[in-house]
Amino acid sequence: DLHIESIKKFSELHPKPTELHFQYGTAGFRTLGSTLDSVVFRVGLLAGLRSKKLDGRTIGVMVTASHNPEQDNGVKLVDPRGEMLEASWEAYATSVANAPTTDALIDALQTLVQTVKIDLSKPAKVVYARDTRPSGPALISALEDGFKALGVEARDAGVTTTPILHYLVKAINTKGSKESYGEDSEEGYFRKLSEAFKKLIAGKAKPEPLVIDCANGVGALAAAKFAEYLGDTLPISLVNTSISSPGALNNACGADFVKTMQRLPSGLGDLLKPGQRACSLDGDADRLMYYYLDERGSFHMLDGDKISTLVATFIVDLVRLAGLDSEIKVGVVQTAYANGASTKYLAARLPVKCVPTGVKHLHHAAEHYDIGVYFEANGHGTVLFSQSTQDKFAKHEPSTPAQSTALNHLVNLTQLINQTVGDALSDMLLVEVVLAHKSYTGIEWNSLYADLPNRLVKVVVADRNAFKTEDAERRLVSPSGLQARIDELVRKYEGGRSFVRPSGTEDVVRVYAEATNKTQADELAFRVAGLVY
Ligand code: NG1
Ligand code: ZN
Repeated sequence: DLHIESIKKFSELHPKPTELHFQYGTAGFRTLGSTLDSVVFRVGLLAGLRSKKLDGRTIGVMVTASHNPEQDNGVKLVDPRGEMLEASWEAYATSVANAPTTDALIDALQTLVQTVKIDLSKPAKVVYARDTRPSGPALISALEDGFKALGVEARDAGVTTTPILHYLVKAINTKGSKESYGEDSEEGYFRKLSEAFKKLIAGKAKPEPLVIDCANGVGALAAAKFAEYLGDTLPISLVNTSISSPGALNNACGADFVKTMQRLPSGLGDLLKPGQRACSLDGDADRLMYYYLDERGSFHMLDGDKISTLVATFIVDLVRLAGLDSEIKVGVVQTAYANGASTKYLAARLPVKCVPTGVKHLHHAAEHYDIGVYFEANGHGTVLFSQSTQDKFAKHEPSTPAQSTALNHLVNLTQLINQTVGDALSDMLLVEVVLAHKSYTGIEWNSLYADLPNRLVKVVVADRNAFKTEDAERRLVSPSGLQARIDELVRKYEGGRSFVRPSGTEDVVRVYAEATNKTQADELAFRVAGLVY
């Protein structure tokens, strides 16, 4: 049964704040950490039920608010293959989180059990972790109360990155099978990735040190541990590692700051020589931004689109060199936020698809390719190798030493890349591999194409739900008439492109604009914002 008495007892300790409404969005539940106690408790119950529904396979729970300010927190569920929670459960999660009382909570849970036909006699297993936020420990206690209330067998993965938690979920669920994803521990993750990295860069010139901005978050812990496994194969220097200074997390640093402000994070100014590459992680180490300063001290950003281009073209070349280009097709997935110049560069070389914002959309679209590369412009992304592609790698008999080398590189890439989710540390090693193979500095990488100047602005509106989109969020269908007025404006700007969509994570509408020069991009963004307001 549902352990109703036990759920009731624990639920009384975690009452829902009456005035608040919670929504399981693209990033799970995310809001002020101090308001999330009841939500996280209930997510503990949901995780247990999700595991029972999936025959006792292990579900992941991550407590993080990623790049958001330190006082925020959030919680999301990870499905057994290390993927985001199946979309149909987002609505169940929302209704369970919003049940106003303990009795209403019991009703919502019973409705869920009946609707999706959960066999309550099945075991429930969960692995969970948190980032470094001050509100984390208390929220973890609430989560553990949820586990106790339902009798979940729970494993605490401690303080770790979001992508490592995703890795653990997949490793636990594939343990002992022929699809084993690796040892189910943080050490197993570091070992797997560092071994693949060492094979991939064997014989390449040793790079100059890479400076990593850890956003004063959990990435600092993971990167420091990783450095021990990487040894001198990749000299790194960590900055913004103050995980316990109040207010430091994501403050004037980290991948989101760099992408949004298009400038150097604090703490790096004196460290970088001209041309030396550096990168920023976000607060839970799933996003990555590269950049460098040129001789004149100007800042150059290498964002998710630049990473996507670099990686996709490298993989296409390897597939061809391995003699597999007639059998294996590489494709790229982007969102409307991808810089128009990146789309143009990629589309001249391989299939490119545009999907709505949100990792789950990119991930699912990438699964349709033999090898699918996906990155959001903000630096979140990964590469997926389909099972049949991996089988082809295993069976293919290379006919020349060059083919054999390329094939080995491809196999090692499948080990280096965290295929469950975007992973800043894994992506960073991937970028380093490509740069080493191509003998590129950041400057050569950046010169593959020139970004179109662009501007992103937020507009606070009375009701963002009034904004409905189509064509992968590139066009508005409502409010009626607005799209036609945007089109009219865009036509006045050389190389102009602009779109408007409601944010899925903040109560705002976002306006994006591009044009051939910066002043025009800014002006277009603000004029479109003026139409929205
Ligand atoms: P919203 O708030 O829906 O724009 C933001 C990011 C997404 C994605 C999600 C999840 C932008 C413009 N949007 O979504 O790319 O990362 O957060 O964290 O960067
Ligand atoms: Zn993140």
